[in-house]
Amino acid sequence: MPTKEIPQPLLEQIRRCRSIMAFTGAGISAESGVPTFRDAQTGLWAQFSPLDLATPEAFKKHPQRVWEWYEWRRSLVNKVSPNAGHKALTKLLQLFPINTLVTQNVDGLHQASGTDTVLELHGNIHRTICSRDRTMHQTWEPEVKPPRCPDCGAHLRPDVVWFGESLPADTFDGAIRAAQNCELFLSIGTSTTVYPAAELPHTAKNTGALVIEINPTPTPFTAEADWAFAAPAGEFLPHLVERMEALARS
Ligand code: BV8
Repeated sequence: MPTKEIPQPLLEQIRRCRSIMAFTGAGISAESGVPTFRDAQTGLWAQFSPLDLATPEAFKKHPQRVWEWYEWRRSLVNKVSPNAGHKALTKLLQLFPINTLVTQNVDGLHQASGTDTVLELHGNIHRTICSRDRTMHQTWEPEVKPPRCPDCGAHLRPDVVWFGESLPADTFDGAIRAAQNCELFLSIGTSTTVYPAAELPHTAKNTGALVIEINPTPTPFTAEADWAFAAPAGEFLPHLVERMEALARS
């Protein structure tokens, strides 16, 4: 049953863990002002579903529309900063000898809050690649939408994983291994509806981790979690770090 208070015995159980894996979704960036993925239909994009824009088919059919949607999201993300949830998570991970951060987000805010190694399952909106050979490009003709690759003339595209595209194999393998081996797994700000990423909390649970969900609203995974805290990440994570540090001092 989702709760808000962290019982002392749970805190002591968390403290005994030597390895942690955090699995985050769009909800951890919500308090920075980044619309969650399924709310990304705000403003001028209200008439489109992200599920219909974040696909290779949409890019093939409407390259300019998809490119401009990403330009709009990139401009949004460039204006925001990591929130208290990102910062607390960076501190929390450092309390454990073995720690892994896996995100579905493409906004780069975990890196901006000081977490060095982030497994980005769905890519990163700040990277742009050639749609033919996936080479990275830093500059392009701003008024051509989408711009053309200077080497081969194919469209440039955001370096994100669209629906129907495979996740980066090494990154996802690393995430699966971490989920299989961690003692503590936090599922933070994700609706656990996008696969294969949404397998990870189940994998952690099935291989014996203590699994905690942090999300203001129930998800398909809530009933399986050992603990579910119905709280925003920006409130819960700083509180958890505070309680952990107090326990370490006691
Ligand atoms: C693939 C990048 C196969 C783009 C994204 C089973 C197995 C495998 C695949 C499938 C399967 N079933 C279905 C599929 C197909 C599909 C899929 O999962 N569809 C869904 C819709 C059913 N999966 C795929 O297509 C994947 N590829 O499987 O390829 C393949 C195999 C062989 C060969 C070729 C192909 C690729 C999926 C990746 C899609 N790309 N993003 C972009 O961002 O533009 S996914 C997108 O959804 C984002 O990355 C987002 O992060 C992610 C998940 O969503 P959430 O992060 O959870 O965000 P959401 O808005 O849903 O929820 C936010 C949550 O936060 C809410 O619960 C809310 O309550 C909470 N919240 C709000 N405020 C706060 C908060 N929580 C805490 N604090 C707060 N303050």
